[in-house]
Amino acid sequence: MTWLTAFKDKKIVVLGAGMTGLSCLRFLHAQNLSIAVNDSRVMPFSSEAELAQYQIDFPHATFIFGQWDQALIANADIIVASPGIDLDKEGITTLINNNCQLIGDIELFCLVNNRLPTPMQMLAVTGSNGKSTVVSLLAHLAKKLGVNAVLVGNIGEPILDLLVTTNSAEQPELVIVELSSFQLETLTSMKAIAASVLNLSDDHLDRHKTLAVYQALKQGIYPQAQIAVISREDKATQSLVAQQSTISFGLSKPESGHFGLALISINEAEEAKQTLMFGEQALIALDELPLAGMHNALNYMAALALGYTAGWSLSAMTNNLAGFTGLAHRCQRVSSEDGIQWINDSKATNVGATLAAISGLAPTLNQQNKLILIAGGDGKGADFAPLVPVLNSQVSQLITLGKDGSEIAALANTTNKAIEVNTLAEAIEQANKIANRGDMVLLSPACASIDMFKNYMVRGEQFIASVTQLQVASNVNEKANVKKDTKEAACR
Ligand code: UMA
Ligand code: ADP
Repeated sequence: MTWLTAFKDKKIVVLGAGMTGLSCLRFLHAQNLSIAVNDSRVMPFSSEAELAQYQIDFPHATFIFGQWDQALIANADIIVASPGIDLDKEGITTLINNNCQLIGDIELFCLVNNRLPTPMQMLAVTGSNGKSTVVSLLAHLAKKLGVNAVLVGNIGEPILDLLVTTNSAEQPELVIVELSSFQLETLTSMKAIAASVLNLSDDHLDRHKTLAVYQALKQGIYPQAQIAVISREDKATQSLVAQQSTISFGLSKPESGHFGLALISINEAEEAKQTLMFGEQALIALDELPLAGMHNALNYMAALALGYTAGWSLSAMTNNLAGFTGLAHRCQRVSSEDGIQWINDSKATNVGATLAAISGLAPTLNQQNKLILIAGGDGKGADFAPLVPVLNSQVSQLITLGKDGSEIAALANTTNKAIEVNTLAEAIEQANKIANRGDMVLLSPACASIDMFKNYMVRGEQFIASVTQLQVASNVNEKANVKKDTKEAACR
């Protein structure tokens, strides 16, 4: 890779030894470049033995753990920073010299990819919620349509591994990349076919401080794409690039060339149904698709719009939408025999996601049934006030836990006081006492999980495990009662 020869005599520092840092290490090592990997944790690897193995496998790398190496950072020519590191808060920004190039792994990928004889094409997705759903749906459609695409980025697949594991003959046609606001902080060189900010609501404000800064970071994706795919009812998702070609999606009837919804009937005998539309063209009725709720209708449209920009056939995409059944921990029903609907939405790590879950699920309940919400965790500096209207109108009982649980509990109205608990198991126990057949218990925390769990997946798995345990316990009790009844009957 000739362009990287410019890196040859540079002092390259990789900050962070997690998924991103290690992918940088693998890539830069494959280019025969010497680097230093600095992580503030004493042992970011699982053991000393793992570190020793890395030292053998990557002899040109130096590992400095336990604190930020101020001199190393101050003297660096190139710094590749992992997205999870808050450079300001960690005091790193002020150490970096004026001539140093500060980049992230996605930027490094783009700098290299842009200079390949045939650069890999890219579709990029960001937003506060729905990113993983939309990129996974796109990847599903690509597979069904026979497009050689890969899914990378914030979803959990470091992008640089693409340059290590594939040679030019195996190179994918298309890279579908999920981008977080953290990754957008260090990205300026992407040249995507299209990019989308799906939506915007409070998130990561502990790092970005204001919604305006967070929004600007998200909108920074658009100058790096030919086409902007925007949500026309959410101004914050619009492109600020003058005269950029734009395709919009939204819940209203669309104009020609845009995606939207309309209430139409396919024939006179059928009642009118909410239908996905491309201009005047009816695509598919929402009730034929597995992902429920208006937020998922928007996700479907975003994926169709992005696929359309890549030249995919609309009818082929539409025919394959129903084959995608969604991702774990996003409004997923837990199997149960008690007639209660237990819903795991552990991935709702911000207020916007919880609002979407409640407004999507509440209308599916009968009027006499209750919606019991379990929420709380680390709110990351968000304002929970937007939850108030749905807490008052659609939630029958609120159960809170975690670092910011009390703040959410304080929003519940006085006639319907929140129950505050210390553990998720306790929350489920309380919910079980209140819930009857037909009711719904929704874990949709509006918060990150890190104050109590390793990640949102562990939180969701614990929810599933506790609910499953309840079913087992109630089966045992039922059996015990049957036995007791039979014994009593026999004694009479
Ligand atoms: N570290 C320090 N000091 C710090 C913070 C981190 O030394 O103050 C070190 C840690 O010890 C660890 C490394 O940095 O060794 C971790 O780096 P990282 O936090 O950037 O995490 P990675 O493992 O590199 O994973 C990152 C993304 N993580 C974050 O942005 C927090 C992953 O997104 C992403 O999947 C991965 O790169 C591949 O691209 C996760 C995430 O939570 C899923 N994203 C946030 C979200 O979706 O809300 C933005
Ligand atoms: P992300 O990758 O942006 O975190 P996910 O697809 O993983 O998004 O979904 C995260 C949470 O947001 C889940 O609780 C999900 O139900 C909810 N969600 C999904 N799509 C949307 C949307 N378009 N608007 C609001 N919330 C959404």
